[in-house]
Amino acid sequence: MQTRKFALVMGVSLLAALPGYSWAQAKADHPGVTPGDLRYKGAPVPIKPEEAKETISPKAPPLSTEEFARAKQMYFERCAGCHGVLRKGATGKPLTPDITLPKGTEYLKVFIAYGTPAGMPNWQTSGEMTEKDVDIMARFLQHEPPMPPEFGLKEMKAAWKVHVAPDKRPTRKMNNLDLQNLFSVTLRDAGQIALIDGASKKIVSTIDTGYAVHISRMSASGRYLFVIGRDARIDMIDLWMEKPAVVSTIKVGLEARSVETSKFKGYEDKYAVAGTYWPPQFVIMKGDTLEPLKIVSTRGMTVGEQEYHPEPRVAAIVASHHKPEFVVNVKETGKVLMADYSDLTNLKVTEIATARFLHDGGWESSQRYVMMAANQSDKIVVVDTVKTKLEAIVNVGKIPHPGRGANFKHPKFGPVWATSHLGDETISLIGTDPKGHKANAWKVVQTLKGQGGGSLFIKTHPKSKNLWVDTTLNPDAAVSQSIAVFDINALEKGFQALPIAEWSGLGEGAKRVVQPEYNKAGDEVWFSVWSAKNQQSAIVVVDDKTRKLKTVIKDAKLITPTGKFNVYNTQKDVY
Ligand code: DHE
Repeated sequence: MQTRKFALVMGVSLLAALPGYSWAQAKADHPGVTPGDLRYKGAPVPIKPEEAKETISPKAPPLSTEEFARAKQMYFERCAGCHGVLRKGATGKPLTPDITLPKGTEYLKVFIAYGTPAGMPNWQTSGEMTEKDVDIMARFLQHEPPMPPEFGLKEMKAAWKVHVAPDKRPTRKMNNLDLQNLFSVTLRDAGQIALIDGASKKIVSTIDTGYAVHISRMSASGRYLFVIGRDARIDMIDLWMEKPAVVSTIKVGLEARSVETSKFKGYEDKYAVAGTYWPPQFVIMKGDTLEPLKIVSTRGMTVGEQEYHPEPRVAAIVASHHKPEFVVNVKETGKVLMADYSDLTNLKVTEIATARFLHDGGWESSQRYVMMAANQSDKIVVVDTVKTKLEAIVNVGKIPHPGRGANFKHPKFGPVWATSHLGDETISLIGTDPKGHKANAWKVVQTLKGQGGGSLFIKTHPKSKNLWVDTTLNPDAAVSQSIAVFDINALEKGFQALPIAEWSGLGEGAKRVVQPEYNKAGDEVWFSVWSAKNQQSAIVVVDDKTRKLKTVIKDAKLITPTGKFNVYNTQKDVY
């Protein structure tokens, strides 16, 4: 820590010594990025370096073949998450040769070695990169970005496997599991999910899935569970089988985060959809086999400046309850795409211009309006899924990160949807009832003060009077290891902090408390206590009414648990 701080100070003075470089510029390099945010966004990109084609740029300083290979690996592992695979910029600044070549090797080396005050890590002085690696990276950045391969129907079909054909699957539920209260738990670094029984809290089974598995979503019927890994592998699990198992698998690209299934009446379980970070596209698949049917590219112009973006990643996708449509968030261009799946041949995609850097979000309580966070723009965009149009754009705190958000009836302002923030300690409550509470609709009606920045998820349940807010990425361990809980009927009283990590009784470890998730009844809340792969982690279950510890789930198989998805709540979008 000490070294890092020192290095940052050193870095600042060195940066300031560079001709033409100022503090203001350093801040502009990573606008609004907190160190926690940077760590979160800067995770390795699962593209294999050898897959990305190199282009040697004659004007750039030379790199040997070995150096190119090394640079690509370092870039995908450490830099692409923030700067983009094609270096067109996302959380971090663009790093294309038109920008890097005029700066030159020595200038770039200083940035990489010492970081910037606004959040760029000090790769060399922190010991994470050697002086040689920094030199290689500085030269590499002046060449054209290596292009990872495209992934079309041919590649998807080659990677697609139906393990159990639909006609070989059971016609009724063959197990005694209480499916509605089953939880699918992401075991991030094990590349697995655990199915945990909501009543006994026992692991029913663990199932192998993609690399750094990310989220689980349920089919409309509640039978099929879809799990997506960062490596864009989707596993479709049939919960009706005697022992729930993967019945179909596909890889839909090189990097992904989102999967969803059709929920409109008449289309239940008919289609699945997945969005990819690379290539920038989404694909609609058959809901019972994952056969890829229709791929839609998201490359195009940004909102506002209307500049071409070659790599607009697909973030959250939700399925409309009012029309046969998927709501697809396109991050870098700031567009919400409404893809009408009723006719895949004559596919209609309505493009709604909102705000840039759309990430996560969910429904307000009537499930007509969808609330999506444009995180680096500090906004929540509201889309009306009945009229298929933009309803409002609401300014909130710094870097909203709601997960799917939290809906409740505010004693004064009526129905509200809430988001917490990565970049500050606030919680924004937005009025969501244009009919009953018109004056409050799409306005921040109240701002609460939570424990601190670094929040990722917020949650409540229609049967609960509690609002739970995590602060997983807060740099203070006491804050990242506890949870804030507000009484919905007395919000002005502030929060109570519960020491979830301490309750877990775990020893050494980061013990970051992440993602509250309710059981079906809405009377208990589950929290992951997330430590490193080689350390013990746990799930802490809290009684919602008393706010007291109910159970700690510990098991050698529970490796890096993060997201938890209660089958019923996920199927019905209850949050
Ligand atoms: Fe997530 C949801 C992207 C890092 C846990 N994450 C999402 C969604 C996106 C996303 C686009 C919405 C999917 C949807 O609804 O269709 N997440 C990203 C990233 O790009 C990012 C910042 C960096 C990365 O390299 O992946 C990232 N996410 C993380 C984590 O580090 C977390 C905390 C731990 C983990 O498992 O990796 C994490 N993300 C989650 C969870 C959800 C999620 C638990 C689903 C929340 C929900 O309640 O629906």
